[in-house]
Order: sequence, then structure tokens, then C-alpha cells
Amino acid sequence: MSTAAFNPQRRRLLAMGGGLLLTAAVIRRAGAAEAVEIQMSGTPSGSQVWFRPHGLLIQPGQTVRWVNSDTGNAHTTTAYHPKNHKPLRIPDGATPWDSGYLLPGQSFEVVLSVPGVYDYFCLPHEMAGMVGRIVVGTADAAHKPYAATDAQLPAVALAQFPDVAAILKSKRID
Ligand SMILES: [Cu+2]
Repeated sequence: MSTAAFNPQRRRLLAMGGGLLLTAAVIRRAGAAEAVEIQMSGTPSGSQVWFRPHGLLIQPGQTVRWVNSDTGNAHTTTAYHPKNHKPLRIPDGATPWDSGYLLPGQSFEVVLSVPGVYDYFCLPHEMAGMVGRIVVGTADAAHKPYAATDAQLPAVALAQFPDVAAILKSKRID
């Protein structure tokens, strides 16, 4: 119950903060300071789980914040990277992340600075297709990134990555 009460309050604070940042943007560098939220959620039974948005375009240096807005499930946000025992599907030189288990109401942030395509997954739900893709800055819209490692991923996860072209066009894909 306390987490349910915490979330709306926190969102209001974030909204206020966002307003202040927009004001500051007049002075300098709006995009660099604004955090973008990705919700981690699912159906009450856990039979369906998702990141929302699961396709996202941000600018280099922007902060991404994953929030577990689920009522009962723990989730992770984990980069596809050898350090996380997965094939490399983030740009060369980018720092991989692994949130560890986030309980409902908990959140995790990273700052993504290296331009390119970042694929990530939820550790307990990769096999349920709970994956996401972030494009930082720009990417080759015609390119299928990381195709060489596609065969190492579960088909259900692979099927969920939005096309780079669609992310560049829509900026946000739920
Ligand atoms: Cu999950």
C-alpha cells in the first residue's frame, strides 16, 4: 500500500521537476538534463509482462529511468552484454548495466552517452519477451543491428525489438 501511495506522489514531483528543467532549457541544454521514464509492468497474473515504452529515442547524455510500476512482479533492466552473460548488443565502449531485481515501486537509472542502439532485457522475463531497445542520438535506419547475435536470443524476445527505423520515426513505441 505504501508503494502505491508513493508512486503518484513521486510522479507529481517528477512532473514539477520536468517543468523546472524546461524552464532551464531556455538557458541551456534541455535534452541533456531531462530523464525519460520506462515503466516495467504486466498483468496481475504475470502471464504478460512488458517495458513501456519498449522502443525509445533519446539524446546522448540523457538519463533513462526504469520504474517498476507492477503490483506484484519483480523485474530487472539488464543490458545485452558479455558482462551480463549475453551477446553484445550495445555500442562498443558503452557501459553495460544490470539493475538487479526491482520490487514494485523501485526504480533504476542510467545515463547513456555513446550513440547507437542499446538492447536490454528483464532477467526473469526474457523468455516472456520482456525486452526493449533504446536508440541514443542516431543510428542507421536501414541497418539491422546485432543481426550476427540474433540466433543466440530466444525468438520471442527477438520478435519484440522495434525496428530502428520505427524508433527514429516515432521516438517512442509503447
Ligand atoms: Cu520482468
